[in-house]
Amino acid sequence: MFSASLVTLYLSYSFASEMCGYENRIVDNSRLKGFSFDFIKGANVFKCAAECVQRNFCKSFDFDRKRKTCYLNYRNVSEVSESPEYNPDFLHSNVQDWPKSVTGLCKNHTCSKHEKCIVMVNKTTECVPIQLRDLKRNDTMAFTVNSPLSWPNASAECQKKGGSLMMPKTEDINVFLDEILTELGLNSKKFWLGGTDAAEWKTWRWVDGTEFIYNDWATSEPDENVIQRCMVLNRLEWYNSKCWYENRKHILEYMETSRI
Ligand SMILES: [Ca+2]
Repeated sequence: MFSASLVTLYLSYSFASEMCGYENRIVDNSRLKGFSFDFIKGANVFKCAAECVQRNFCKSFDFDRKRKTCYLNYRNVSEVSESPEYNPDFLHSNVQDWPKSVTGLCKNHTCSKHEKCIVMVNKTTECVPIQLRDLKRNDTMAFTVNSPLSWPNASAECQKKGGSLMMPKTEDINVFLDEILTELGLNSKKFWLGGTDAAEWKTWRWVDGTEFIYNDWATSEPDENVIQRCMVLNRLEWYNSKCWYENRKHILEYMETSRI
């Protein structure tokens, strides 16, 4: 992985000379906040563009010049109602404005929607699947899909890894979850999430003990079934469910800084 990034970095720099006039592809002092699905540290604007072009569901990116970090977005300005915010540290760019050649050796590749092209050490290219664990929300929140377990075991497993079952507490994060699962083709799957009314029947709490404020329960859910005490995401809607189904994957949420 380390060598592959070096190759990409080298290619990004070598293409810089061919990319003069890139200024018309960027909007200076601007950031489209709230739609990033990944970030890359130690980047430059060409690296950002290349990383975005390589991922089919990347629509735009923001580059933080001060911190040399780029944020890849799953939406562009024309697809959202929010306007980019003024931020003197950032520049914003739409992926459609960049030629595929910015990706260097990946320029002739046609990866499928859920894949990205990577350059191997021997300079061959490959399409690899993008997975939930490759995605990060803002600076720190990261996710991964783990192997099937019952809800209590899944919750304990997440704690052991320094995180928790995912808690989509706000509309913002819930929409993000729905959209990335859709982009990854996982929208018809079931995943345990970090909500339960095990402590007090019909009082739903997140695993950190906070009560639900926002919710996205499916119609007629949670039903008042006394044996359905655990929360599952099913086709992007929330259901209460029996906790001991073993054959269900779950989504771990953790802060990137606490990753182990
Ligand atoms: Ca139910």
